[in-house]
Amino acid sequence: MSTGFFDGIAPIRYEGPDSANPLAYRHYNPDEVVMGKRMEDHLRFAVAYWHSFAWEGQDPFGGQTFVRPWHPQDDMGRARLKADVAFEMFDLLGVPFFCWHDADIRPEQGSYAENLRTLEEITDYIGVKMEGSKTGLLWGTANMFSHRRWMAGASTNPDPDVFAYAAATVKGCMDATHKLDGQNYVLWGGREGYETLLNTDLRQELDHMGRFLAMVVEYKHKIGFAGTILVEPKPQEPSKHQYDFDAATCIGFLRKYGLEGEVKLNIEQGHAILAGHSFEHELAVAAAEGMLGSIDMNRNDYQSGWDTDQFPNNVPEVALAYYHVLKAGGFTTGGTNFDAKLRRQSLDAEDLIAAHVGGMDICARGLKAAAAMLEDGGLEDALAERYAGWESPAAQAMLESDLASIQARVLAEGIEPEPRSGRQERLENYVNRFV
Ligand code: XUL
Ligand code: CO
Repeated sequence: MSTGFFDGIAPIRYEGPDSANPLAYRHYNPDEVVMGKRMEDHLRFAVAYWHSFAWEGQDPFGGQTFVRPWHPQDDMGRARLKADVAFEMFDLLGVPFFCWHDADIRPEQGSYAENLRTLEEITDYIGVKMEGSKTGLLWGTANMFSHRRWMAGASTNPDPDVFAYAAATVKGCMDATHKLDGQNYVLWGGREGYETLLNTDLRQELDHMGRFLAMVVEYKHKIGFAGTILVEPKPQEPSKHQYDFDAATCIGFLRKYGLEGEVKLNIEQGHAILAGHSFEHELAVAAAEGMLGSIDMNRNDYQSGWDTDQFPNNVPEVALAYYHVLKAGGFTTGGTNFDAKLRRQSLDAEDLIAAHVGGMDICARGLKAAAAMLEDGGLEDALAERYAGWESPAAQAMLESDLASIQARVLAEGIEPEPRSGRQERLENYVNRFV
């Protein structure tokens, strides 16, 4: 029986680019084949439970704006109602995946034991709902940043009891993710960082974080979880400085603790912007190391300087992001999670649907543009031409040589490099043909 929350809204269908229906897909056509693969299988969309169903509209200056039938979110009856509504939305949208934190799906009861019990109960309930739906779990994760116990970090907390609590929490969340056949398990370290170096032993905290992540990997193998372990870079907010600052920092961290073959990255647009990078920069860095796992699709406001988690609406930006995803071979266990929330004035059930419909259409347009660029090959040809000099035997031999021999060759051959145009505007014009 329907909850009635989305009454009056019909399942969203693909109607093509000329449709004026505000609640139809104009570009997202799940069965359309792009570069030999169905669009749905390329994009692997997921709804983020926290933004759509757990967040109540608060911002740093004001409280709740949304009034939902599952509020207050403090008992199991309303947690079940929230799950019912969530699956109604997944079905309306036809999304293949969703994602959760433990704290999004179960009420906060206080003790560890009680929270574990309700997590097991609600994930059993969700498991039954999944059997009657096409929507699977892209990833689960633990919220180790909202409750006051996490204020000084989870695995990086100076208090070993908090480390223990974090280990127990992640074990419970990995078990639940495994039970629901999750494709990945994510760790985002919101409080894994510091407020001030005056009270922080940075070296010890990083060692604890490295050991903690190794335990996660060990446990994954122990229970036979076939999904991917992902870490999610972000430079700050809520901590002043987060250890998983950006993709390059995470890669160095994973190498230091010997986890580079076991853990990949979940890259988020808004986090890239906060780190002073572009989304495609972060994706390219991860892909270059073979560590591009999944993406959190959203859009940050370029003026506000904080994590606004808006739905994407910029096709050229999204096209360049998917260009790097496709170039890296596309998603395997990963996907496109809308780590995006409504603006707090968007009160209606329909706003939730419209936001996802728009975001999915933008991504579909971006994917199609990215695929067209790759198939045309213009950017790859330009790259090959720019680096062609390195194909010569002399250039390759130089990499095996040494400074003195290279100096002798420069003198003997009278090498004086001739600068060549980088052709940036021409390449930007090229991209604009596709977006
Ligand atoms: C916070 C953020 C998280 C992670 C999961 O900025 O992106 O929602 O994606 O904990
Ligand atoms: Co995220």
